[in-house]
Amino acid sequence: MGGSSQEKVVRTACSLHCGGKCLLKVHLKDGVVVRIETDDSKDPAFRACLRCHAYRGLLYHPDRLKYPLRRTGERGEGKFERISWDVALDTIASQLKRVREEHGPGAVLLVPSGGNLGELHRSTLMSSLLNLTGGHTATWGYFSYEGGTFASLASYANLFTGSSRDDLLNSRLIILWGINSASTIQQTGSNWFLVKAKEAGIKIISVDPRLTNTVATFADQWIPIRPSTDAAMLISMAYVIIKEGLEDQAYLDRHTVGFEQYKRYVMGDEDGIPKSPAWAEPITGVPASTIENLAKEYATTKPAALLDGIAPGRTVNGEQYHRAAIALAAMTGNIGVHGGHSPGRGPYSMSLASYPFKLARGVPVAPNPHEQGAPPRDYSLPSYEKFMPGVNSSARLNRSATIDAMLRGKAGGYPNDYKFLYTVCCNYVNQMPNTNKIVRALKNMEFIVTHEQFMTPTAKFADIVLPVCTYMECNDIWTGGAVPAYGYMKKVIEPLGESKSQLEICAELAKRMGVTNFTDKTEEEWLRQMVEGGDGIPDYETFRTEAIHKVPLDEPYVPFKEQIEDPDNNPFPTPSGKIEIHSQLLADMNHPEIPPIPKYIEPREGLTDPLKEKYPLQLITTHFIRRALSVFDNVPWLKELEPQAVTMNTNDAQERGITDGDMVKVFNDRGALVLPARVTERIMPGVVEIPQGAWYDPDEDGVDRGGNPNVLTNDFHSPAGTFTTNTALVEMAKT
Ligand SMILES: Nc1nc2c(c(=O)[nH]1)N[C@H]1C(S)=C(S)[C@@H](COP(=O)(O)OP(=O)(O)OC[C@H]3O[C@@H](n4cnc5c(=O)[nH]c(N)nc54)[C@H](O)[C@@H]3O)O[C@H]1N2
Ligand SMILES: Nc1nc2c(c(=O)[nH]1)N[C@H]1C(S)=C(S)[C@@H](COP(=O)(O)OP(=O)(O)OC[C@H]3O[C@@H](n4cnc5c(=O)[nH]c(N)nc54)[C@H](O)[C@@H]3O)O[C@H]1N2
Ligand SMILES: [Mo]
Repeated sequence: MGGSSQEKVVRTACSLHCGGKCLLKVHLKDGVVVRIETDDSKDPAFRACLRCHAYRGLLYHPDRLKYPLRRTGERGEGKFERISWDVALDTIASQLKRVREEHGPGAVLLVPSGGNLGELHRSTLMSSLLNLTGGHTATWGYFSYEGGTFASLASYANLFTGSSRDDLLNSRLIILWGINSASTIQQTGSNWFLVKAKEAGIKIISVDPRLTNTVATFADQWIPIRPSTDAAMLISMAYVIIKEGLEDQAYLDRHTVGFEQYKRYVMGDEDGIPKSPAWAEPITGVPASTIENLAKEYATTKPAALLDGIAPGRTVNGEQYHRAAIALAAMTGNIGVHGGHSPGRGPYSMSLASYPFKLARGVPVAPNPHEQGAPPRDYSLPSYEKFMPGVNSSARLNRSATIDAMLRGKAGGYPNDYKFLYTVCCNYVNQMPNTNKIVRALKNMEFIVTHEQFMTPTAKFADIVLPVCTYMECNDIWTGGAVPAYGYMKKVIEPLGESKSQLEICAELAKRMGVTNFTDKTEEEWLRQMVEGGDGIPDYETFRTEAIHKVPLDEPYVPFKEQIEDPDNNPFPTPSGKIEIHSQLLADMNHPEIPPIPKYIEPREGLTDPLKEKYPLQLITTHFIRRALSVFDNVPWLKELEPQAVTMNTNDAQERGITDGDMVKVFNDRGALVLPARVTERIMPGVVEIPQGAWYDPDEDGVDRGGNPNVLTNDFHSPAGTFTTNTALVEMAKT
């Protein structure tokens, strides 16, 4: 350390959308960030990830947007001119007014996302502003885990299903089902507990098409499975358990409804097909004996944590996988008990949302006048409304349906024609499925606005781009962690150039639009009010300085513990008051793809789709160690870490004359991209993998050279709403 008087260290915390929450010690010299160190507090610490260590490469990137920009070239071309904030804000205000007057408020479509997960500067600010100025078309459907969300609500009428990770040490068996936490962060500190579990001799099994870094680091056994077939394997595990009489009948009687109906389906009494391991083997590619052994082991090793990762749920009919996992955990009495696990939404990922954090509300979200009086959408569950008011409105669009809706509008059966697209905290063009269709849809739009830090593939399509500052240039708060904690994201430097925080941008825009009640507090006043109006954090000033408050807990946090320990006084909020293996609400929907009990439904673009003749490989698109979604893709230090590539099995490569490092074309009817091949035994034959988040960069023929697999993925969503970015058929060839 230099010892110069200008050097100082600021503690802050990061809340980018990478599934983690880092605590940082930022070294400043003469007001410039010169070094970023990790948290060094007692374990479980909030150690900085490699992306945060490299954050200077993003913060001071020469391409940072520092001024408002107006498009001068074609959409997507990337030609812009600098304009003043006044001109930018006035233009947006007048375009919003014009579009609402000409086409109604529904023509304004807002697609928000998670680019900033701070409690204050998040995308809900924009929803609120658009509501206060006349309303807009909002969206429903989580990218990450809509399948798990639907399954949780159908089964428990509750969304929040994850135990704090210290509870893993109470398990006797841990099954990581489609989880790669060594690379894809699933809350900071989770891997530390997996290390502890391994040291304690707790057996860890991984079910994943790939031999991931997580398998290599933690697993005692790797079970490769074909993507999109997980429900079949889980259902056949139920078969083994029933056949062997290993189900916990007392638990089922006391805490669940519908096991008898499920049993009839599983044993084949309903349709003449016993869902035995022999039935599941040709579907899943997992040997029947492996399924049988895993089923017996799971049913007889108690307690056991079946952690159903969310990636297998991002498949066609992904809800069935989560529903089948819930049924299995219920059959073995593993829900609501220490060392068990309640499968469902985001059980092992994202913020530790199951813990009831106690922050007071920040900027309130105003109700949406455009949704008033609209009937509920089809196939929604009433319990959604409890967690996300308004989400069941038929005026909303499923997020992946926004693409088709922008293209076809009312003529395509959507409630509106869409003319104005506003995206915040979202790299829409890059992160939504079926890029080439998106490009067609956006060329149709009259006006597009985004708030950005870089000229992303989405910003290139916008008419106005407003420069938003990074989390290091404003103050905010997060909740999360492997064990629950609050983080204070303290401002480290002044916003670069003319960039502004999300709150400032929305407040300025509100003024232009004549709205006086958007916010009555400064950033600092809001944050203080969120802390002091809640009762989770003892002292605001200490919290601000330390940047962390770890919640002291007497024991690991386990959702549904009260419901299981004292069901008479704590019914589940489901219609039956119990865990619903069979749901009457689903039965009443009367849709073959939303069965009342978990079922395996052969997916479109699955193994029995005739399209498989033309496109024989199953594509999965994973989250990448060196990015947070698409963020950090342009940081050279991180690029050096691991190249963007398509991973394929040696057999598939040989069949196509491909060797490791060759440039290859991956294609289907939706699009094509060119990138290097990585040939390995670490992925099962028939499956290829491309990490999502690489920046779309088409050549003159429309072939993506940036390595973005969304040119291949499908914008189809299952009727219950699940994104399907892990179900797509492709073919490959050497270029
Ligand atoms: N470093 C990093 N961490 C992240 C993120 C990031 O961008 N970078 N993103 C965060 C976000 S927003 C989210 S939503 C989460 C996502 O978290 P996940 O969805 O869990 O992450 P993925 O890496 O897509 O997938 C996890 C594993 O599932 C496997 N898999 C894929 N399809 C299937 C299938 O059909 N069946 C089975 N059994 N396995 C399958 C993949 O091979 C992979 O090893 O991660 C968060 N963490
Ligand atoms: N093929 C495929 N596609 C996927 C997935 C997949 O597994 N496979 N995963 C899906 C998942 S789980 C997710 S969560 C989505 C994520 O989709 P997005 O949320 O669209 O992805 P990000 O790359 O995080 O985009 C966030 C953008 O916000 C900007 N940003 C950062 N901070 C701020 C801020 O403070 N304010 C504002 N206004 N902007 C900011 C960033 O520069 C970035 O461009 O992607 C989905 N897309
Ligand atoms: Mo996500």
